[in-house]
Amino acid sequence: MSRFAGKRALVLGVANKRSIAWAIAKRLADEGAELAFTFQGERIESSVRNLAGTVGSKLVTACDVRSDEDVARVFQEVGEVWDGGLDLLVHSVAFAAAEDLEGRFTDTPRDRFWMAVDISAYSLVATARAAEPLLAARGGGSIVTMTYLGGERAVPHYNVMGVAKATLDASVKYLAWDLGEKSIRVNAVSAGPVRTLAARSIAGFTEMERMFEERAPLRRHIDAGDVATAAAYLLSDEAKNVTGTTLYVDAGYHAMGM
Ligand code: NAD
Ligand code: 0WE
Repeated sequence: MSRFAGKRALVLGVANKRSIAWAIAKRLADEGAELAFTFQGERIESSVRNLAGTVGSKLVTACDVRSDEDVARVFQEVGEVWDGGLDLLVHSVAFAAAEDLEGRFTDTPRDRFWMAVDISAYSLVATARAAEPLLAARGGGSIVTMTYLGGERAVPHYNVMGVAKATLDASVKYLAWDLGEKSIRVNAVSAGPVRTLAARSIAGFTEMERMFEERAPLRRHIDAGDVATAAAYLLSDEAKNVTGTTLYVDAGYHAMGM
């Protein structure tokens, strides 16, 4: 298929080849899109540059989403390489302090609560705002972010990340309203557990995977490729009348009450 021939996509959140963002980027490239990437921190720069090179990326640039200057510069650079136009934005960024993903949510201090919300939720608002003129210049576009059930229900240890995802989920709906008049769509994919860099270090992840396998209607795991398939749908013109929604790629887990 070449659903993305002639489309230009900016991808935030690749860290390594296991990243959900990388699975999405590869799918977009396979179907004809031109790609630009951001990375956070020198530690992963070479990894992202190497991956980006394999899909002939136009632009690889640093972006810490906490920084308004970084966000402004990134979209300035995107505008320069793509003549002021962008079609697709993939937001696949989240972070909370490791110590806040164990123990009691109740103990989350103020500064780390806001850090998690800043990086994991406000970053969608900031990047959507910066992307808006570039997307509008192409007659509209599509934005996809990554969420998790822990923003809707209490998942033990997900803690402050759950609060950040609830903020992200609500932001998707308000952005969908604001940007809809410019034919810019905003949606989320809610993924089941995937063993990425962000997931591997979590205590009890293996136990959670086992429980997922028992309780999900399909009794099996999902992988990053499944998430990419759903994200590509939402990013494509096939979803031209789909906005403000969440597509669950979780083997049905969210439908269960036990
Ligand atoms: P990952 O570690 O590969 O990706 C997380 C990315 O966030 C990394 O690239 C990291 O560099 C980036 N990031 C963190 N802080 C940043 C900052 N200040 N500025 C810019 N970038 C920053 O892990 P992943 O599992 O691919 O996570 C991607 C998204 O998928 C996240 O939103 C995560 O919450 C979501 N998600 C993951 C799972 C899962 O089980 N892995 C399930 C559902 C949703
Ligand atoms: O969104 C996530 C994880 C995001 C994440 C992961 C880390 C690990 C390293 C955010 N910040 C950090 N900070 C670090 O220092 N997921 C959906 C995966 C995940 O994380 C969990 C889960 C699941 C699922 C944490 C506890 C319980 C379940």
